[in-house]
Amino acid sequence: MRIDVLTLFPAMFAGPLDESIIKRARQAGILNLAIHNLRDYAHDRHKTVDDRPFGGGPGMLLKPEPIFEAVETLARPETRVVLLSPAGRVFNQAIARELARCDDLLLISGHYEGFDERVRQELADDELSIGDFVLTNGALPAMVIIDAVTRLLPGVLGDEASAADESFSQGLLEYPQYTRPAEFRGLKVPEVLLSGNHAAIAKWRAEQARLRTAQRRPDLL
Ligand code: 21W
Repeated sequence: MRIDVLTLFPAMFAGPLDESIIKRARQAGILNLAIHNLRDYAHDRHKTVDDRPFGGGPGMLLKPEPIFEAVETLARPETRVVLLSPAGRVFNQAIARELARCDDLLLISGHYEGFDERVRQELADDELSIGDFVLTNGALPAMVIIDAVTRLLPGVLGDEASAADESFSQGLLEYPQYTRPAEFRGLKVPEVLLSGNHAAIAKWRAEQARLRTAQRRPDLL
Protein backbone atom coordinates (compact mmCIF):
# COMPACT_ATOMS: atom_id res chain seq x y z
CA MET A 1 0.00 0.00 0.00
CA ARG A 2 1.11 3.54 -0.75
CA ILE A 3 0.26 6.36 1.67
CA ASP A 4 1.03 10.00 0.87
CA VAL A 5 0.64 12.68 3.53
CA LEU A 6 0.27 16.39 2.83
CA THR A 7 1.18 18.50 5.86
CA LEU A 8 2.64 21.82 7.00
CA PHE A 9 4.67 19.93 9.62
CA PRO A 10 6.62 17.17 7.88
CA ALA A 11 9.17 17.09 10.73
CA MET A 12 6.49 15.80 13.11
CA PHE A 13 6.43 12.55 11.14
CA ALA A 14 10.08 11.68 11.78
CA GLY A 15 10.20 9.27 14.69
CA PRO A 16 6.79 7.67 15.23
CA LEU A 17 6.77 6.00 11.81
CA ASP A 18 10.44 4.95 12.00
CA GLU A 19 9.98 2.50 14.87
CA SER A 20 8.85 -1.00 15.52
CA ILE A 21 6.12 -2.57 13.39
CA ILE A 22 5.66 0.39 11.01
CA LYS A 23 9.41 0.51 10.40
CA ARG A 24 9.43 -3.19 9.51
CA ALA A 25 6.41 -2.79 7.21
CA ARG A 26 8.24 -0.02 5.37
CA GLN A 27 11.49 -2.00 5.13
CA ALA A 28 9.54 -4.99 3.79
CA GLY A 29 7.96 -2.80 1.09
CA ILE A 30 4.44 -3.49 2.41
CA LEU A 31 3.99 0.20 3.25
CA ASN A 32 5.34 2.84 0.90
CA LEU A 33 5.01 6.10 2.85
CA ALA A 34 5.83 9.59 1.56
CA ILE A 35 5.49 12.84 3.52
CA HIS A 36 5.00 16.05 1.52
CA ASN A 37 5.28 19.65 2.68
CA LEU A 38 2.21 21.67 1.61
CA ARG A 39 4.42 24.76 1.50
CA ASP A 40 6.31 23.27 -1.47
CA TYR A 41 3.12 23.75 -3.50
CA ALA A 42 2.81 27.47 -2.73
CA HIS A 43 4.50 29.53 -5.43
CA ASP A 44 4.27 33.18 -4.35
CA ARG A 45 7.29 34.91 -2.83
CA HIS A 46 6.21 34.16 0.75
CA LYS A 47 5.00 30.61 0.06
CA THR A 48 1.57 31.51 1.41
CA VAL A 49 -0.63 28.58 2.38
CA ASP A 50 -3.36 30.34 4.39
CA ASP A 51 -5.58 33.40 4.27
CA ARG A 52 -8.41 35.13 6.18
CA PRO A 53 -11.96 33.81 5.89
CA PHE A 54 -14.44 35.70 3.70
CA GLY A 55 -17.16 37.07 5.97
CA GLY A 56 -14.73 37.70 8.80
CA GLY A 57 -14.07 35.82 11.98
CA PRO A 58 -11.02 34.59 13.83
CA GLY A 59 -8.22 32.47 12.48
CA MET A 60 -6.98 31.52 9.06
CA LEU A 61 -8.02 29.02 6.40
CA LEU A 62 -5.82 26.88 4.19
CA LYS A 63 -5.97 28.36 0.70
CA PRO A 64 -7.30 26.11 -2.06
CA GLU A 65 -4.55 26.58 -4.70
CA PRO A 66 -1.62 24.78 -2.98
CA ILE A 67 -3.85 21.88 -1.92
CA PHE A 68 -5.37 21.49 -5.39
CA GLU A 69 -1.92 21.54 -6.99
CA ALA A 70 -0.56 19.00 -4.49
CA VAL A 71 -3.47 16.61 -4.94
CA GLU A 72 -3.31 16.92 -8.73
CA THR A 73 0.42 16.11 -8.52
CA LEU A 74 0.27 13.29 -5.97
CA ALA A 75 -3.05 11.50 -6.52
CA ARG A 76 -3.99 9.01 -9.23
CA PRO A 77 -7.68 8.66 -10.25
CA GLU A 78 -8.03 5.66 -7.89
CA THR A 79 -6.34 7.34 -4.90
CA ARG A 80 -8.57 7.65 -1.82
CA VAL A 81 -8.20 11.29 -0.70
CA VAL A 82 -8.94 11.80 2.98
CA LEU A 83 -9.17 15.16 4.76
CA LEU A 84 -8.33 15.18 8.46
CA SER A 85 -10.47 17.56 10.44
CA PRO A 86 -12.49 17.72 13.66
CA ALA A 87 -15.62 17.87 11.47
CA GLY A 88 -15.00 14.44 9.93
CA ARG A 89 -16.73 11.15 10.75
CA VAL A 90 -15.04 9.53 13.71
CA PHE A 91 -12.32 7.01 12.84
CA ASN A 92 -12.69 3.48 14.18
CA GLN A 93 -11.52 -0.07 13.52
CA ALA A 94 -14.12 -0.64 10.79
CA ILE A 95 -12.84 2.43 8.92
CA ALA A 96 -9.24 1.21 9.44
CA ARG A 97 -10.21 -2.10 7.77
CA GLU A 98 -11.88 -0.19 4.95
CA LEU A 99 -8.80 1.99 4.34
CA ALA A 100 -6.47 -1.03 4.51
CA ARG A 101 -8.16 -2.33 1.34
CA CYS A 102 -7.03 0.74 -0.67
CA ASP A 103 -3.90 0.59 -2.81
CA ASP A 104 -3.39 4.32 -2.59
CA LEU A 105 -4.24 6.73 0.20
CA LEU A 106 -3.61 10.49 0.40
CA LEU A 107 -4.07 12.04 3.85
CA ILE A 108 -4.40 15.81 4.02
CA SER A 109 -3.61 17.25 7.42
CA GLY A 110 -5.35 20.48 8.31
CA HIS A 111 -4.29 23.37 10.51
CA TYR A 112 -5.49 26.79 11.61
CA GLU A 113 -9.27 27.03 11.41
CA GLY A 114 -9.59 24.53 8.61
CA PHE A 115 -9.96 24.13 4.86
CA ASP A 116 -11.58 26.24 2.19
CA GLU A 117 -14.87 24.42 1.52
CA ARG A 118 -13.96 23.87 -2.15
CA VAL A 119 -11.25 21.43 -1.07
CA ARG A 120 -13.97 19.28 0.51
CA GLN A 121 -16.25 19.69 -2.48
CA GLU A 122 -13.80 18.85 -5.23
CA LEU A 123 -10.93 16.82 -3.78
CA ALA A 124 -11.98 14.83 -0.74
CA ASP A 125 -13.43 11.34 -0.89
CA ASP A 126 -13.74 11.27 2.87
CA GLU A 127 -13.22 13.43 5.97
CA LEU A 128 -12.06 11.87 9.23
CA SER A 129 -11.64 12.93 12.86
CA ILE A 130 -9.93 10.72 15.46
CA GLY A 131 -12.25 11.75 18.29
CA ASP A 132 -14.02 14.54 20.12
CA PHE A 133 -11.10 16.61 21.37
CA VAL A 134 -9.27 19.58 19.87
CA LEU A 135 -5.72 19.21 18.57
CA THR A 136 -3.49 21.87 17.02
CA ASN A 137 -3.35 20.16 13.61
CA GLY A 138 -3.98 16.91 11.76
CA ALA A 139 -0.44 15.48 11.86
CA LEU A 140 -0.98 13.27 14.91
CA PRO A 141 -4.34 12.06 13.54
CA ALA A 142 -2.58 11.17 10.26
CA MET A 143 -0.03 9.10 12.20
CA VAL A 144 -2.75 7.41 14.24
CA ILE A 145 -4.55 6.39 11.06
CA ILE A 146 -1.34 5.21 9.36
CA ASP A 147 -0.53 3.07 12.41
CA ALA A 148 -4.00 1.50 12.64
CA VAL A 149 -4.13 0.80 8.89
CA THR A 150 -0.59 -0.51 8.49
CA ARG A 151 -0.89 -3.20 11.16
CA LEU A 152 -3.86 -4.61 9.18
CA LEU A 153 -1.90 -5.03 5.93
CA PRO A 154 -1.18 -8.67 5.04
CA GLY A 155 2.25 -9.74 6.29
CA VAL A 156 2.72 -6.94 8.84
CA LEU A 157 1.66 -8.75 12.02
CA GLY A 158 2.64 -12.30 12.88
CA ASP A 159 -0.10 -14.94 12.91
CA GLU A 160 -0.18 -14.94 16.69
CA ALA A 161 -0.85 -11.20 17.03
CA SER A 162 -3.49 -11.33 14.27
CA ALA A 163 -5.28 -14.22 15.97
CA ALA A 164 -5.14 -12.44 19.34
CA ASP A 165 -6.71 -9.42 17.63
CA GLU A 166 -9.58 -11.51 16.28
CA SER A 167 -10.43 -12.98 19.66
CA PHE A 168 -10.24 -9.60 21.47
CA SER A 169 -12.16 -7.72 18.82
CA GLN A 170 -15.39 -9.58 19.54
CA GLY A 171 -16.61 -6.18 20.60
CA LEU A 172 -15.55 -6.45 24.24
CA LEU A 173 -12.72 -4.95 26.25
CA GLU A 174 -9.76 -7.11 27.21
CA TYR A 175 -10.01 -9.32 30.28
CA PRO A 176 -7.44 -8.77 33.09
CA GLN A 177 -4.09 -10.47 32.49
CA TYR A 178 -1.20 -11.42 34.78
CA THR A 179 2.32 -12.75 34.42
CA ARG A 180 4.84 -13.98 37.02
CA PRO A 181 5.30 -13.66 39.95
CA ALA A 182 2.07 -15.29 41.23
CA GLU A 183 2.28 -12.99 44.27
CA PHE A 184 3.73 -9.45 44.04
CA ARG A 185 3.76 -7.13 47.08
CA GLY A 186 0.96 -9.17 48.58
CA LEU A 187 -1.14 -8.92 45.41
CA LYS A 188 -2.19 -12.39 44.28
CA VAL A 189 -3.02 -13.60 40.80
CA PRO A 190 -6.60 -14.98 40.68
CA GLU A 191 -6.50 -18.68 41.65
CA VAL A 192 -8.36 -19.85 38.56
CA LEU A 193 -5.52 -18.70 36.28
CA LEU A 194 -3.08 -20.98 38.14
CA SER A 195 -5.48 -23.95 38.14
CA GLY A 196 -4.66 -25.40 34.74
CA ASN A 197 -8.42 -25.81 34.18
CA HIS A 198 -8.73 -24.36 30.69
CA ALA A 199 -12.53 -24.41 30.58
CA ALA A 200 -12.72 -22.55 33.91
CA ILE A 201 -10.12 -20.03 32.70
CA ALA A 202 -12.04 -19.36 29.48
CA LYS A 203 -15.25 -18.87 31.46
CA TRP A 204 -13.57 -16.49 33.94
CA ARG A 205 -12.05 -14.43 31.13
CA ALA A 206 -15.37 -14.14 29.30
CA GLU A 207 -17.09 -13.01 32.50
CA GLN A 208 -14.37 -10.47 33.29
CA ALA A 209 -14.43 -9.04 29.75
CA ARG A 210 -18.20 -8.64 29.92
CA LEU A 211 -18.07 -7.07 33.41
CA ARG A 212 -15.34 -4.62 32.46
CA THR A 213 -17.13 -3.67 29.25
CA ALA A 214 -20.41 -3.10 31.12
CA GLN A 215 -18.61 -0.84 33.62
CA ARG A 216 -16.41 1.16 31.28
CA ARG A 217 -17.99 0.95 27.84
CA PRO A 218 -21.69 0.09 28.09
CA ASP A 219 -22.04 1.55 24.60
CA LEU A 220 -20.24 -1.56 23.23
CA LEU A 221 -22.78 -4.03 24.63
C1 21W B 1 -8.76 22.33 15.47
C2 21W B 1 -8.79 22.48 13.08
C3 21W B 1 -9.94 23.03 15.52
C4 21W B 1 -10.01 23.20 13.14
C5 21W B 1 -15.40 27.00 11.80
C6 21W B 1 -15.09 28.20 12.34
C7 21W B 1 -7.71 16.72 12.34
C8 21W B 1 -8.39 16.90 14.56
C9 21W B 1 -7.79 17.57 13.44
C10 21W B 1 -8.17 22.05 14.23
C11 21W B 1 -10.57 23.46 14.38
C12 21W B 1 -8.74 15.56 14.25
C13 21W B 1 -13.97 26.70 13.34
C14 21W B 1 -9.59 15.14 16.37
C15 21W B 1 -8.70 17.32 15.91
C16 21W B 1 -7.31 18.97 13.28
C17 21W B 1 -6.92 21.24 14.19
C18 21W B 1 -11.89 24.17 14.54
C19 21W B 1 -13.03 26.08 14.30
N1 21W B 1 -14.68 26.10 12.45
N2 21W B 1 -9.33 14.68 15.13
N3 21W B 1 -14.20 27.98 13.30
N4 21W B 1 -9.29 16.43 16.74
N5 21W B 1 -7.29 19.81 14.35
N6 21W B 1 -12.17 25.20 13.66
O1 21W B 1 -8.44 18.45 16.33
O2 21W B 1 -6.94 19.36 12.21
S1 21W B 1 -8.34 15.19 12.65
